[in-house]
Amino acid sequence: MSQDHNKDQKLDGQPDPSRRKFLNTAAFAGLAGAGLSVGLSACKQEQAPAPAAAPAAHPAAEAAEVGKYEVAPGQLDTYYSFSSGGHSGNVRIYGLPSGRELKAIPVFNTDCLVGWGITNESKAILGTKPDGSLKYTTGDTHHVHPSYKDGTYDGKYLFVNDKIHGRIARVRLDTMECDKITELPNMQGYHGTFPDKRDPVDPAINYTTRVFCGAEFSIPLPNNGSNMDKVDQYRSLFTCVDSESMQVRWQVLIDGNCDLVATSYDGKIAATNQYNTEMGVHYPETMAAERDACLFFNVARIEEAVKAGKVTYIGDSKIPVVDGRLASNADPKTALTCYVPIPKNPHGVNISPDGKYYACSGKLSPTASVIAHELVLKWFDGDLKEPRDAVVAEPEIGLGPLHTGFDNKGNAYTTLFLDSQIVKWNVEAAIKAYQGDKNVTVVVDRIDVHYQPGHGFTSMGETKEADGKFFISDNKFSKDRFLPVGPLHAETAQMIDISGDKMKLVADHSVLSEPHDSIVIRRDIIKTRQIYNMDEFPNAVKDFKDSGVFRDGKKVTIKLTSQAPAYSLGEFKVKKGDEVTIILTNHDKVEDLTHGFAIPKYDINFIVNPQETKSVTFKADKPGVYWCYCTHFCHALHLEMRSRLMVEA
Ligand code: K7E
Ligand code: CUA
Ligand code: CA
Repeated sequence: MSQDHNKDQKLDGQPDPSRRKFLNTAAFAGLAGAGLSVGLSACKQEQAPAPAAAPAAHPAAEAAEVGKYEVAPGQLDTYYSFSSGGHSGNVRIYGLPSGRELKAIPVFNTDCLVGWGITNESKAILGTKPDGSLKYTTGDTHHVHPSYKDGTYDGKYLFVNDKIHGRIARVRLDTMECDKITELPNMQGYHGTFPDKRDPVDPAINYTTRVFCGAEFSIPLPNNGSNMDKVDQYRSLFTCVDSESMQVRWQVLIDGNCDLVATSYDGKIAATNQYNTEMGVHYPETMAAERDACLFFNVARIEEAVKAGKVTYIGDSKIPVVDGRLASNADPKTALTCYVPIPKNPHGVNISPDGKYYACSGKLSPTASVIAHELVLKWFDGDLKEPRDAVVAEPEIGLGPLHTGFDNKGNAYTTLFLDSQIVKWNVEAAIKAYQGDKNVTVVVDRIDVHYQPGHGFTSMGETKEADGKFFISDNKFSKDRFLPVGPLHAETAQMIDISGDKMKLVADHSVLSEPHDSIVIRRDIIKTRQIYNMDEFPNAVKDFKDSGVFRDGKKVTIKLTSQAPAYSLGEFKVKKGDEVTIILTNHDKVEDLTHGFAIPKYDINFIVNPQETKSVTFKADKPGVYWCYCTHFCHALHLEMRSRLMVEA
């Protein structure tokens, strides 16, 4: 990757299209240097992008075209995009096609705008140490996936992983706030996650009740320092969480590792790609095998095994663990798991909207493998000889294929990290080519993206309502696409119109570092609330007259209300050494009328939305006067909205 922004610019300041070449070379050099070139040499395709979109030859014409996708002032977008925030630990929402930023939802991070990690209510969700401080303050969100009903989104929940500490969080889609976080036992590198779409047994349950979570890193089990050198015994677990209670239901001990997760539309199968079937601990070892796997879990059989008590427990965890290792699942008729060999270090597994195929890309192989869902089920019935026979196509599509999105016309769109392209290929054509038909065109289009795409996803593409309108390419490097802002660059979420035969790049949306995956949802599916209901908060200060200072020994509770532009108490007194809890209920009922509450030198700031209650607890250890003030602009007299905390020495 070029470190020098200006090097790749022509004198007129416009990017030189030939930089693409440089980029590819650099990417290869980097890989070769890392000893990675082996797997790539298998690519028979020429490296130059064949029919890639030409650089803007008619800027004026293109500009008019691009204007088509603008959303006029006062108009609303047609889609929500929910995006993971990577190691910022949050989830973001932006509108499409405009790319307008709408909200950052704090999840695993702390956030002083809303007071996430500061208020007692958010601390209870995040989890605390015995001293009341947060257990973790970091998080790494990669995958956001909403709950389903009838094969499409029901607008209820969004689930998101924390790769660093192995936690799953749930965001309510009516308030767009995180309401639960669960730490998963005995796992590290919780990467892929996906809710199920229906129950494998009960046809009445046509909605999400489980969320599956894959552990990418193998660890000693239990991981207590007693067995760190026995590398051959490191294992990873696949975990099932109940989507309502957010309690862990069961885990599966596996060989190899998990990475991304996908679920079938009939609820029968959960899948995860495996790049480290070698179970190597150093990265050259993870590339030793020519084939890794896509691993399929038979959900109904796993739950039968759990019910029958065919389980073990790891360390002091109370979660039942079933055995999904290769050797224990050799008989298809009783197997809980099926390991389908896939070329070299695959990354990503996605199911087509018709529910028929999984696409699993070989990151170090120029191929995408197509696995038929029906044939996986057939293997579990004992009617398919080898797991590998479930592969029905393996087209060569380009270098560094990662993630695949789908339209509603049988086409797949795969991100090519090394080629910096999106490749559009036809699934049925790929199947015919695999069967020996030489007359089909598998790869139908390519388009350059800028640069190095990770995830790519289509509008509604992970539902049976895939609409084939837009593809978003979340690129890992933006380099020269935006004004430079120092060494840390913005990322690009490039919007591509996929409604025609040719893909058209129609917008560069900048995004703050660093989204991995996103979901594009039609706006009619999302039904948000405008204000809270005061009764939802057991500690609400329901009447102004209930305001005051309430002492119980050294513990002092301050009950406050807010209504623009005033708090119910102009001042309140406590003593040095008191443990002070402030409870604030916002009595404003007007939509959008949020107040803030900051206390200087006590490091407190949070907001209360209309009819919401929040509380904070702190030690009054500094005598003096502290002006508590409203931080959220609410009224012409917003600056006057203050109260005095007086701490007596
Ligand atoms: Cu490819 Cu974590 Cu989904 Cu990043 S993962 S891109
Ligand atoms: Cu209340 Cu600003
Ligand atoms: Ca491997």
